Amino acid sequence: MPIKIFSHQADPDGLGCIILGKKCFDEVDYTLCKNVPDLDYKLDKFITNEEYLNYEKIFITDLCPSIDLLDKILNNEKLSSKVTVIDHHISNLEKTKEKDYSFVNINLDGCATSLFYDYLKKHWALILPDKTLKEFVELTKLHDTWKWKEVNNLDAYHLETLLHKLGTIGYLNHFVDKLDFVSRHFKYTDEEEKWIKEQLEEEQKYLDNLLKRVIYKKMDKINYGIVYGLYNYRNILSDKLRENKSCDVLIFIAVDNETISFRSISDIEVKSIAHDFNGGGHDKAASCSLNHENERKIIEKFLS
Ligand SMILES: [Mn+2]
Repeated sequence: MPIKIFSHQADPDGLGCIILGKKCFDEVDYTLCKNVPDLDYKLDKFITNEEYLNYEKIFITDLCPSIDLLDKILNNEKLSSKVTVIDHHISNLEKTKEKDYSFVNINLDGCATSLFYDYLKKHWALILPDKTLKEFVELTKLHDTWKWKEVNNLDAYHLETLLHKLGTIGYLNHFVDKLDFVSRHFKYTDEEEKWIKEQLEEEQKYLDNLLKRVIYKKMDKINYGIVYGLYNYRNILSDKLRENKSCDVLIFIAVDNETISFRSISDIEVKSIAHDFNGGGHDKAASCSLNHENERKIIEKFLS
């Protein structure tokens, strides 16, 4: 029977989990989700239509369903025996500690791809000790935990650059092919280096334009930068603002992904800001969905 993976879309960590799944199991179906409400919606349909009966195992990676959906899984024995949630977001750790959801694994030490890798190795013994795959997981972790900056590992940063260049499906297919179990060091090919260079040039142009469109507003001693932009630029812009120290918190409204991202530019914690909008995430990077109510609240608070 095939394996099903629900994962976080549009970042190397969420996609890394699907790539691992595809390297380990013969038959994998996957569903990409923008955020928790999107996951809840898709998962609810999957449960109601009894699609889970067609799968041997169901993984939910880099995201965790809401309590309503977790309870729905918990109360369905057939389903809960198949589900494993692998996540590393602190807000999900807080929300799941009330009850004993034995199928939920949240570990703050790592990223979803590295946790999924360890899980597969331990419980399924399916991952070969492959050097390239292991290094790919390490790079994904460096990228997702922002440690790549400390150690100046541009290979890790360029996973995201390649994702922007190739698009979600292109990235998945490319890395499933590249990680071919011919054990050698992970290294970008000349073609990949060319893609990275082209993408970085394009991103620089868009970024220059975006920087001019940021609106700054000071409230309660915190300087906010607010902008509408393409989702792929949320981290690129926050890196730039961090260099310039131009605000404390970035509020990035991405219409193309229907999300609002909150990024800490100085030392302000942003998870609680996302909480006010029914979102969540990490202390320095959090998000919520871009729905009518949240957009109205942002406009009233910061843009009027
Ligand atoms: Mn992640």
